[in-house]
Amino acid sequence: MTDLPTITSITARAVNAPLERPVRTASGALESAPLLLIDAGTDAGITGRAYVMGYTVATLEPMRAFLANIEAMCVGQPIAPVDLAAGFENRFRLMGRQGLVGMALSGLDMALWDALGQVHGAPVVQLLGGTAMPVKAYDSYGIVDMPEDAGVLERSLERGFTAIKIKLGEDDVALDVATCRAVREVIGNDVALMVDYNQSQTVTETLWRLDHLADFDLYWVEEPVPAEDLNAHAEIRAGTHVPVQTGENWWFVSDMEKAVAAGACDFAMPDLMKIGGITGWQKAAGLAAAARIPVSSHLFIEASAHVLPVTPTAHYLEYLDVASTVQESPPDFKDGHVTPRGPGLGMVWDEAAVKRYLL
Ligand code: SMN
Ligand code: MG
Repeated sequence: MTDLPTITSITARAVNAPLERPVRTASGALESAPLLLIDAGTDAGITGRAYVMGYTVATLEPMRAFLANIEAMCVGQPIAPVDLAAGFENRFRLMGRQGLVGMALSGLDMALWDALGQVHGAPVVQLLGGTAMPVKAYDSYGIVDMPEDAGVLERSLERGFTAIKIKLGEDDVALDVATCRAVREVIGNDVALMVDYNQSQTVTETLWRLDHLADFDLYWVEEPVPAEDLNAHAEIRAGTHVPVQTGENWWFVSDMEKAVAAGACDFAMPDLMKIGGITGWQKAAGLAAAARIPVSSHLFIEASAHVLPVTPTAHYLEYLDVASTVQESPPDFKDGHVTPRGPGLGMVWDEAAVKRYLL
């Protein structure tokens, strides 16, 4: 038996939220933020809230409908996200939880942890045994146009970021070199510079491009080749001194295990909506600690700020804001750090904004 409140409803709303600036990548662009806002109602009168980012509006209705179809599996159950996640793992064993199912389940997990935090009047980081400490962040851009974007990079420095990520690979290596040179001229040599190829290269092309970028002291090269090609990631690691970063496309900790076993990366960056939410993240954090791999987050600023303080090999929080336009307040950011806010995950929908962007 448990004295935990029980779930009374699972609902979700699809919105197409604006972005401050599009996220252009070598593998396509994000012009807006297609979000599914998930609400978990409980008999304690509180509602757990979380969101997932669907990359395209085409994914939102299928995930909303899936959550509506599994609502009956949740109603009446105590707010015990770990138990529910284990139940769903068994329930969807035959089908597999990759893709939209995994994203919806991960978002539901985050909403349930939010609800649990609200029940206890505590931030999720505290439920996990940590404290709401400031978390070091890097400012994350898409492909930048230089010199036009010099001003926004300067703004990042003024806000206290000491690390900046840009995306490369849109055109030939000459553009990559010119962009990195121009960015270095703006940010100087003391700010960490990460680059993200968003799966657009081959092993040979990556190593060739990294040779041309040797003067820019790259802090990491992210997803240079297709995410699922672990051997290619490992080959790149063997051929460069630039640390290889990947993980945003790992489906649950089982995918991370395969990547670690293949020696695919120096750094890891699980995505909360693909790794299994807060519950899945804790498994990933434990695996990273055992493998001594630094762990950064991917998107989901709000929830990432709650899990990184209890991640033994915590590295960076990715600051790429896709959801504050539908919330009452943006993440608690100061001097290049994000502080987790509670209770729960600390998100409250701005209902007028949700109505404005509702699909
Ligand atoms: C990314 C983020 C959001 C949309 C597209 C691509 C990117 C990242 O891979 O790591 O920020
Ligand atoms: Mg990336």
